[in-house]
Amino acid sequence: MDASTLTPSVPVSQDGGPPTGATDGLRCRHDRPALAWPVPAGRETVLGVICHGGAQDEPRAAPEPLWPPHPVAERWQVRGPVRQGWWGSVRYCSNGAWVFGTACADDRAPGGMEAAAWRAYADLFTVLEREGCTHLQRLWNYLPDIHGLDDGLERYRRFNLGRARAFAEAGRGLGEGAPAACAMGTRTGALTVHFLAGRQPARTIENPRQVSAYHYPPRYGPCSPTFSRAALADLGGGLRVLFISGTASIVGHESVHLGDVAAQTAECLRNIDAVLGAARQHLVRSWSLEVLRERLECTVYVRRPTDLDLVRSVVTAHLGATTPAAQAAIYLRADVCRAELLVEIEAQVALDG
Ligand code: 3EB
Repeated sequence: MDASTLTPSVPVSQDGGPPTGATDGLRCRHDRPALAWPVPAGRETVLGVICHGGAQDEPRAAPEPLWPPHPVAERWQVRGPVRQGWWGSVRYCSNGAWVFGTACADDRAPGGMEAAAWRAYADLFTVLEREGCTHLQRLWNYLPDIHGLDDGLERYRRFNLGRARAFAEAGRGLGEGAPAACAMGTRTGALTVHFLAGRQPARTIENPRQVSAYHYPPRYGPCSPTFSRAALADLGGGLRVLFISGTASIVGHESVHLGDVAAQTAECLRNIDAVLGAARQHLVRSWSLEVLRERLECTVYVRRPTDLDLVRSVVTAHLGATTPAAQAAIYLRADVCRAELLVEIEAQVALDG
């Protein structure tokens, strides 16, 4: 992807103030034909892009595509003019109602990953305050060399320390209400954090089968991760989306099925079912679990490329081979943040009600 990706397709307003008429909806257009979103005419301005796989703007970090064997882009679109901005490590685009941005911070500079995580989050919180879009809806964290050590501590644990400090300094809670997120390890690039924020809080949802990550015991590191298992966001214009965070083979707080990638995959899917079950009570219409599963847009992160076929067969069998969800699932190579975990699945579901 080149620098033009975030360039809006209509002229940007020059005054710096929020454009009017911009509050009627955010939509996702992605290259997954089986589950393409209805994107009404007029909502064609690209606010931001996540390219799953493929060349990125240097020095961004991104997982690599395994299946389909080419990059898949996800474009967040709005109606009307947008403004681009830069603040420290963050490049972003805003229409006054929604902000999509990407923080990219040098994790090899003095202070390492911990300082980079603090920098990325401190900058993005500043952007959100300035834009008046203070409510994070979803985060995607990509960390190069996630299991490496910085000053004797695993870099993912350093990341958690820096992230938590930025949340605390911004007066943001570290527990209940934390945004939905994934945190994946990449082979190259610098710490990259994509974020989507708006004017209304998303409703956060936890998984009854798992200890909330912000309550993990200290054996997983000196500072618990800051994310919720899922968040339900109102995109406006009658559409909501359930963002399901990175879901791994964890029951309670323990990793289960060590060394067994097929069983780990099945456990991830049971956890996603449990999150869908917990989310159902917050939906306006009474969606059945079956319908919600058929509409899942899954991104499956696989640690070892040689596991792809096995992971895919388990996911496809669970979702049902002929379902839109099975056809829309994409598979990327990335490291899951606990070294013993071989697979992780994130998902979103669009809901007209
Ligand atoms: C887990 O359940 C797996 O640090 O933001 C998943 C999603 C995980 C997000 C994060 C970590 C994060 O603990 C790891």
